[in-house]
Amino acid sequence: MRQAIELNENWIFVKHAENVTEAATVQGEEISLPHTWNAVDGQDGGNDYYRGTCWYRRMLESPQLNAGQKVYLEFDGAAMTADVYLNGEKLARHEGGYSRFRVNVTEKLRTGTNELAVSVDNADNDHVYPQKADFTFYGGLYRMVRLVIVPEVHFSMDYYGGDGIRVTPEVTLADGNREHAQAKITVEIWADGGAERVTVTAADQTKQAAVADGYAKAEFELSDVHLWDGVEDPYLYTAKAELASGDVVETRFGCRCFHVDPQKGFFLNGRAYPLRGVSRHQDRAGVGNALTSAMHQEDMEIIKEIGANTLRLAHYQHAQEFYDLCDENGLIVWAEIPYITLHMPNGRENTLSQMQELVVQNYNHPSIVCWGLSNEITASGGVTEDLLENHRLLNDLCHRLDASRFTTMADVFMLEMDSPVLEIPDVNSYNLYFGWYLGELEQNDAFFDEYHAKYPDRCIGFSEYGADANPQYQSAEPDKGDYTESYQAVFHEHILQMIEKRPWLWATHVWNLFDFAADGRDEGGKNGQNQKGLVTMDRKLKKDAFYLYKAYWNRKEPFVHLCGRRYTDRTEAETEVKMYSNQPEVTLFVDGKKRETMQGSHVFRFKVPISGTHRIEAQTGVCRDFITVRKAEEKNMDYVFGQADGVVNWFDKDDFKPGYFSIQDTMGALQSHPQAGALIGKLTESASAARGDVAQSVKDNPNLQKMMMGMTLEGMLKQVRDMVTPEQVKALNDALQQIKKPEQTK
Ligand code: GCB
Repeated sequence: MRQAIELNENWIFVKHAENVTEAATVQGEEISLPHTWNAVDGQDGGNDYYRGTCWYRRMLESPQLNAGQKVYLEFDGAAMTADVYLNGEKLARHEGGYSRFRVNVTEKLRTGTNELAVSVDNADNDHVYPQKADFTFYGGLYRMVRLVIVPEVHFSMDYYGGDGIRVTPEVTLADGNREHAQAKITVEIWADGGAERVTVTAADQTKQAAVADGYAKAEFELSDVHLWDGVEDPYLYTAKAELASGDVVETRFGCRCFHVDPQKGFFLNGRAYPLRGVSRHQDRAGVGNALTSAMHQEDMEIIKEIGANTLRLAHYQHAQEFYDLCDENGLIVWAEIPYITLHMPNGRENTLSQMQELVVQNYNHPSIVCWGLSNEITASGGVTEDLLENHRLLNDLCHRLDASRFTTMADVFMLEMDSPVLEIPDVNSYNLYFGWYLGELEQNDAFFDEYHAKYPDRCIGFSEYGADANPQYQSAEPDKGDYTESYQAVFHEHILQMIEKRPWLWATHVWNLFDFAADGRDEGGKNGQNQKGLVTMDRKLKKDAFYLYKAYWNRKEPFVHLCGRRYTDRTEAETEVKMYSNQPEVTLFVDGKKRETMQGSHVFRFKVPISGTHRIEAQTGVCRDFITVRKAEEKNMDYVFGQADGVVNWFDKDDFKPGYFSIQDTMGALQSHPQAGALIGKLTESASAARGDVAQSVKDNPNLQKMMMGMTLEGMLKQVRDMVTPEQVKALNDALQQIKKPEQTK
């Protein structure tokens, strides 16, 4: 029998100590786990959160041990590096803030009371990932710690934090039909201490196997297997292994098969199963990354409500508990390591060890289908030979450790499509932010169409897209960069349509389901946060775009949602009332009177004249929703971000004469016309001079150049709004309006 003793209480946290002796004596703060020291300062902006070495200490009573028993300390996560001391002696070091690790303390435990101390460090260095990324690097013992006592002969405890049991299901579908499937289940075990035999039970069948050199394998045939079939039927089996010593390990597994087709996308158990979902960062408001089970559970409930069938668990290994929830709820998961933004010449070993831990610790989860090698890794230093080699090694490692899953990576938009790095993983994905940071929404469509046309035999996915939204900000004329809830909704409406037309995108993941802490950010009215979430960081407020996805994805729970519930004061005489619903028909009531019934799908738009205060009500079947709107004389400035440097509205609609050029044309169209090209040539020259390094990287990068050509001049000007005056923009538009566009050739 093995025994696990939770060590989550009675810790003393010491923020500053020079060494273990000092850490053992100075007064600290009594805390219990999970704990991070950045719960507050990691979320308030300014990038000044405490990054350094802190200490955790606690008394540890030596357990009563039988002969030969071994004792391990097990840490579920210590961010980012940890040194473990017992009675003043350093026993181990672990580098990587998101994976489980163990320390064998058997020989070092004294009878009676022992002093356990752990120094945990989240300061920067040159070799442990992540070092540069758009999220807060919380420090702390932010997951659970326990003491595990195993018999002398036991399942391996020393191999990359794994459990010593690995289950590989191989599913065969009869005539491609998932109603009649068979599975071969291979259960492998690793044991230490001289094990000779193991009893393995899988799906209620039991077998004995001989253990040779600490390794054994048992195979089982399941005819008419109950498949793990995604969100519809995530059926789980159990496998259990037992040694004569009484040591037992148990794991759940699921039987499923999957593949990716460059033309048809993802297949689960023989049928097309388009992966449409969201990304999740683990942290939340007030607690940082120190999450309780209830918090994980709440996140999963929100994921179920939105109706996603896939999750990208970014940008690092998440809690075991959360992968378990994914298994239980049928989510298809992309799992990854924090090899992100900046490739470090000294970091290769760390990428490999973090990947090895990720795969070994998570191999048995049926939810996981792929291993993510890196994220936007070429963003800071481009593609170097060392980076390529690092990716080849990671890719080979994943295949060696796991022949059943594919590898992928999330590419930054400016990575050229023909870069050799794209040839390394089995499938690729791009993070694109056209329509938010840069460019126009339609450029997302064009980008993927070009990729797909150029590489019809390669699988491509959409690993990130999103727009920041502070729910306080509202607009009747939403625009890129305004941080309104209204623009975020419009952004996602476009992207959802573009995705629907491209079933070959093997997976798409919204960035992000939840707002998350990025302490370096100071923007959008909530410093320290990335607000691309569909739900706020405290999980309390679902933004309108959340319900848009729910309308597309949730087929179980009929609902109707009225957008703009925080947009009460409206200056327009006739306002747009927008509903999201997963039902084919909705009805609008104004002040208790039925106004209009509309048929359609997902998004329903109505025009409603307003004069005073109105109760607007939406109905479908028995579902109802209502909001209040009020006719206002003046714009409510609480709805506008940063007033001065927020949205740039230079024009009225009638400043644009059809048939003539204007700033609303794309750079490509303008540049291809001699006169218009000359007019904007001057402007781009002076902008390049002022933004030298940006201009240089645009020149050097064909993808960036192409991206610029697809942007409207107006979009470009907004990007450099600190450098142009409204008068200059108006003058430029007036000049362009004098130039007739060439006739379209039919
Ligand atoms: C990205 C990164 C992600 C950022 C996101 C953003 O491409 O992969 O970590 O948070 O962009 O919001 O800028």
